[in-house]
Amino acid sequence: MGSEVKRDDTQMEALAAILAGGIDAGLAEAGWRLIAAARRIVLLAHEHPDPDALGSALGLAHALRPLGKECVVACADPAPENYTFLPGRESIVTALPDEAFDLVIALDAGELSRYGALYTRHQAFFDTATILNIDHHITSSGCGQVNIIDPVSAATAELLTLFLLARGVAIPKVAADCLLAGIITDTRAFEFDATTARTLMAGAYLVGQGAVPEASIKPVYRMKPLAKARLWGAALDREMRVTADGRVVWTAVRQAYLAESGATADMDDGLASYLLDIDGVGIAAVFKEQAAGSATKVSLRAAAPYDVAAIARRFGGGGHVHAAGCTLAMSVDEAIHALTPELEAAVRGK
Ligand SMILES: [Mn+2]
Repeated sequence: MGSEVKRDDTQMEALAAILAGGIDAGLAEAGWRLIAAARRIVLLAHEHPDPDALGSALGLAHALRPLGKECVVACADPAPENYTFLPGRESIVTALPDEAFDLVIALDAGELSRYGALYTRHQAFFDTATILNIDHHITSSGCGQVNIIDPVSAATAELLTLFLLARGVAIPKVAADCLLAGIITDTRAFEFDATTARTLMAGAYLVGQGAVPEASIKPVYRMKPLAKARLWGAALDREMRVTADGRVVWTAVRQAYLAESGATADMDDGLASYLLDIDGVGIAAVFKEQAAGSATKVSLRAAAPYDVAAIARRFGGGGHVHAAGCTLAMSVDEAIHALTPELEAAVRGK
């Protein structure tokens, strides 16, 4: 405990002043005018929520309740069970109790359709409601009377930190817990290049308010069920192959391995990235036998300068330059035979 840094209020105030200056003052003011006029607010997280969507909605609710606002946090889908690091997640509703809200705050998506069944079940209400939209996606068109959309923010939770501090609103620990989880998971713990000095300053401020980075990093990025470790062990031990002087690596996940390890079908998630992190590897692939055995799903990962999207497209799939996939109507062994020469050619061509 001797190495603990004491919280310095002067430093926190200086940090708050810098962060408060990071948001468009006119837009923030317009947003706060809507909140000031509202008594009962519904805060929306988009469907299939991630911790940024839920953490933003819960974090803002935690900060607005002390101002006398009645807040309901709603999401079309329930919070995943491992999001135990979000205080208040048990209060999230998947259906609106009524429509007696005088403000909707839509978070982490800029189109009402992204709020899923919540929107479609209450379309008439949302189409006439007063909406404040706060988001960081560059593709967002804005679905509110006031749209605070800042693509420089690595997370909606980062933008909300600026928004609250611009108004001098206190961020209690429960709010800081939620907002820090949003920033951490949208940046993979400050790793993605969307991370700016300001992102880290927002993180620093929230940690100063009592939030703990490990609280979300450990469950989201490190903890795994034993069955998943067994599945990866089987796939790596029995199927991993390395070619092209160590630049191409692949493995296979067969139905038999799922059965013997007790794993569920999603537990190969992350395996292709794990292979790509082997020293010297440029392209990694995971061939996953589908339930029927007649099809194989392929996950491809590439490090610069390689492009797996182009390869996936040739096999009827698609994706991004560094993360792509396709499904082939053939057995695992046939799929390996068909695709791996393409992967080897791709690394030899550069
Ligand atoms: Mn986000």
